[in-house]
Amino acid sequence: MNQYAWVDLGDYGIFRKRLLFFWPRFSTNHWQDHGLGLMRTLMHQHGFLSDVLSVKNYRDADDIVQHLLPYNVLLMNVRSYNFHQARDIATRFKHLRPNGKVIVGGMHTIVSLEEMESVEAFDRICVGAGEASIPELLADLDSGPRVIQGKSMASMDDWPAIDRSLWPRPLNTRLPFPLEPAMRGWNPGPVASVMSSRVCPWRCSFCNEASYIKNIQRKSVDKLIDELNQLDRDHGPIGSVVIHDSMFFQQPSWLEEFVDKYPTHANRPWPYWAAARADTIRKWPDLFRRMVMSSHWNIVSIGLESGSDNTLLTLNKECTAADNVFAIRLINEIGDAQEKAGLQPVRLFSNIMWGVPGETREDTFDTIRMVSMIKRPLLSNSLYAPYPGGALGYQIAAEGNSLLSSEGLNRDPASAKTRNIDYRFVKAAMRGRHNAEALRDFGNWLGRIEAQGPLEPLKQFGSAQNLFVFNMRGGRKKVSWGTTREHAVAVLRIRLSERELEEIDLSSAERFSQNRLPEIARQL
Ligand code: B12
Ligand code: SF4
Repeated sequence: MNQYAWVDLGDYGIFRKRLLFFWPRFSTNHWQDHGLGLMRTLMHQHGFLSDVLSVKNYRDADDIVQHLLPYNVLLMNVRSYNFHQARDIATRFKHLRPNGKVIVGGMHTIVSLEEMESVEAFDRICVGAGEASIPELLADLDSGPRVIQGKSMASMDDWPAIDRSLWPRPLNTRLPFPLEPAMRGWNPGPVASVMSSRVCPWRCSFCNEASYIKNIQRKSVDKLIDELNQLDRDHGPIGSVVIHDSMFFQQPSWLEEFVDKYPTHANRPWPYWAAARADTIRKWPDLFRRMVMSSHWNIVSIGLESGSDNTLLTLNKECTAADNVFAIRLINEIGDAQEKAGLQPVRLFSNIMWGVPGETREDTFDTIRMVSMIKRPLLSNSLYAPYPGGALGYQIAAEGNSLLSSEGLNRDPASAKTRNIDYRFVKAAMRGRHNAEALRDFGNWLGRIEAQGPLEPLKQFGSAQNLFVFNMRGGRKKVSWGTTREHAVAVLRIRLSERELEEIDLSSAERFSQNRLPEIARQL
């Protein structure tokens, strides 16, 4: 046994053995954590040997904490959605073993450092990326400040390939460890999940990933393909691949190289799942078509979110409904051509968001209309959740309208998360109860959004929308986004009443860059 123990967070018990006659159903929650895998690989390379205990192999907190007691140091990757679990495990551990140490890092350290600091049981907190800091931190555990700024490497090519045997081994031997299980209806298993890029540069207001993750250079195409080939040799045969990048379809020169090499350099051009945006598809349609047709990209994931331009503005999606329709039609058309040629047609996996603040019934109907156009859908429907980290999430919480609490950021896609939403209507719409009513007006909707067109300037990503902060009468601040300050006010008008708008000094708009968002969030 080693003195360090990594605690893999997630859903209690889901890696445990099941009865033989019960065929297990796997979900994305069974997939492994690349952050933990990378950090453990680095620790082992630097001589800091560790064990790993996954909550997924234990019944509950009491169960896992009993097994953690022999260790001197616990390490955890804390994301916002598992903050409460990390706090619970750390507090119980320290209660029973006061001399033990708990070292934490992960996304939640950036989006809510105050909350992390409020947990007495966290002895050391590494803020942000930690791959270049972990050896230093462990070499000098007993001195130095409680909170340290983590450092990243310059490029993902500097990261070692994850030693996947260091991931937690599931008790359920039907899970294809160290590869991962296939999702029902997706590509065949076992799945190899990989990452080629770390951060999406866009600024959707429910995500704002680039505000709290440092962008580093993308992994080279050769290194990515080598990693897959090696996995196939060591642990395969691989059934299919999931490229976990938040935004895979960006940087055309990298994509061109990938589409040239993957079909011939990979041991087998495994079918894969990866993400794009409607506007990147609209900008590079030929490249997109080529990638789908010749690199086996057969599940394209796009966060279409909504068919309403107003909702897309509230979400700062920087895409219009017309962009979404463009992407849907192109994917339908490629799929039809593939089917005609006797090939398996490409499918569109899409996140659809319901119950977004400020949405009217008509906006919801627009989403139903848009979804009806997808010929081969794999839909992931969720109610909007005001998570910290995104500008809208911080803002909704500051306005007192979030129903999420740090006692457990509710991940159930179907439970209420925001005040002032007519969830009876929204849930009925999600279940298809309003389809007939919405689709009666399909033609008008299509004509209306096509007249609107793409969000310009499409040529230069990143300059369409700016982030603004306004002063409020009581001394607080409010954030919004738009092409100009007037536009940012118009975006606020979609979800706020005239009385609420009167609280804002509309002339005080100040532009700010996305990386200042966590700091500005404290003033909302
Ligand atoms: C792959 C992925 C998934 C996968 C797999 C997740 C898994 N099993 O771990 C799937 C698809 C299942 C998924 C689902 C979800 N995800 Co996700 N996911 C990602 C993604 C794209 C990559 C994560 C990753 O591996 N990154 C690479 C590693 C190396 O980074 P890392 O884990 O952060 O670790 C680094 C640092 O944080 C730090 N560090 C971490 N731990 C420690 C510990 C110590 C001691 C130290 C010193 C440092 C340190 O050092 C590491 C190296 O730099 C990220 C976005 C991103 N670009 O990171 C979103 C992300 C983590 N997901 C997110 C969310 C919200 C979700 C969902 C809740 C979405 C939903 N509504 O359902 C679900 C919840 C899943 C669950 N299991 O409960 C958010 C988290 C936001 C937050 N504030 O924490 C992110 C950031 C995306 C976003 N922009 O909103 N996700
Ligand atoms: S929602 Fe998707 S496109 Fe928007 S910032 Fe996040 S990862 Fe990027």
